[in-house]
Amino acid sequence: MGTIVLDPVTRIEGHLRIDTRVESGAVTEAWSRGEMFRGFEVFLSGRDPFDAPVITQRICGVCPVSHAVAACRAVESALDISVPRNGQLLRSLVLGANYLQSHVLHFYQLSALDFVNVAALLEYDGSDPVLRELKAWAQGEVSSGKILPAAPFLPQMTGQYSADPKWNLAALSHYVEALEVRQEAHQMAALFGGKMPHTAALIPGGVTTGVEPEAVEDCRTRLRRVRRFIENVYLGDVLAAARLFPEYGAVGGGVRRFLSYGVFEEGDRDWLPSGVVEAGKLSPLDTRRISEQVASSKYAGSGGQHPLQGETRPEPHKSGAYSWLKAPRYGGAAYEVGPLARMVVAAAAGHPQVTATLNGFLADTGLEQQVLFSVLGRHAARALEALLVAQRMETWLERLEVGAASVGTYTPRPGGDGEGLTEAPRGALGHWTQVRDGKIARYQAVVPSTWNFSPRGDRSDPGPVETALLGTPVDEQGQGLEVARVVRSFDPCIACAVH
Ligand code: NFE
Ligand code: MG
Repeated sequence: MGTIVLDPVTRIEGHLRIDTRVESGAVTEAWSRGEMFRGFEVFLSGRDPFDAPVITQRICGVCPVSHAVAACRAVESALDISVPRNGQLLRSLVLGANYLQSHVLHFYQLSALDFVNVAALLEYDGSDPVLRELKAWAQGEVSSGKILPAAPFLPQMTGQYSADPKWNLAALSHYVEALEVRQEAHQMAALFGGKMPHTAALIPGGVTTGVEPEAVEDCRTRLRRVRRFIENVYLGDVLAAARLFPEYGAVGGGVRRFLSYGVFEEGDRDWLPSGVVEAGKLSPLDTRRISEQVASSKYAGSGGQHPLQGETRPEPHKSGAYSWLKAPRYGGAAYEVGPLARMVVAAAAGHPQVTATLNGFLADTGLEQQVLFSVLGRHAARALEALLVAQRMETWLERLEVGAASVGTYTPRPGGDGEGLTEAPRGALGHWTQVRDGKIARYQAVVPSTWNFSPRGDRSDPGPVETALLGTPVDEQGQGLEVARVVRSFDPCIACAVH
């Protein structure tokens, strides 16, 4: 019996530590620890509710748009503010662009190097300028700085990497191309968000930039380029990883309970639906069933609390607590959130585009549906979702109405209780607030990575990643590459998770 500890988990945002117990070459127990405290919920109290979208965006530089949307919706629901159609579509476009950069970032910059053999660069003697510069970078030499600043790619963790030299080099070249694609996606978001990463234009009531025909055309052009990359490069690289590492189609399954709040405003309803799937069965989402438990979390309190009544009282030395994440539960149980959860919920709800895309993918690859509940399934769901969102953004651009208002006029009431639900790239995101006399009396954010990286709950039940790690085959003499692959498939952001 041994242990494998990853501390810190690298190539993620924020400070995450994973502890595992290993027996006979497989993980038998796991603990996920968020290693920082931030306090956004504490310092929001007493502020003007209209500050919430500005402040909560600073929770994260990767998914700030989602926090802006959740905060706007929480304030709109508390103060009875509605959003015109153009405002909804602009939000969906800014959020969609943010999904695209985030999914591309996650695969190329954060996860692909779990599979790609970077040492392949050291053998490279061809003339491709990008690969030559990467080789210099991998060797730790000062590069020209044209493509990337000098920084080492190596050493990688010990373990089995791709033995396909052609794919290794192609994926590394795509790593660089992905940086440009992300820039393009950020620029799309900035066209309507005013600036990125933290948008200035999303406010309760709508989006202040309005609809200029030039911006619509500019967005369309950039979207075409990003979409081409997803179709011609990203999907192919995910499939190549699946071909080279088929065993990860049976590793990292997890709790197999999936939750989505629904996302992408399109008028009367969200484009991707809300819902909860357990044992393949879809039920409607009932947010009264959400609670945050703290038995294993470094916060005072006991028993699960609904986020509207939730509190954030740090207790760093609490006995039995091992994480700064709370433990969100739905009906008392841990749920996985994220692109895979959104695809599972949408497919169970009979969503036409999602069902067609998922079925097409399974038919083209000959893969069983079962394979989706795995490390590879999460990567595939993210790539397919990127394609679906890029396609749908064209529809939102078409539906924008030049000259129509994108922010309503309103007189907010002085107080009320608000629930702001959306989906961030990494999964279900909810902000809850109580506004009293024009000030925030309470604020709670329950974030995707808080769901996925949750510690044990009040019944000592493990969180989704703690469950997904169970049974993962590992090299006991190694450094935990296999553990890292499972962990990164969830796209952790601990800066968000601890907020
Ligand atoms: Ni910091 Fe975030 C997303 C949110 S986190 S990245 O996507 O909300 O889980
Ligand atoms: Mg919280």
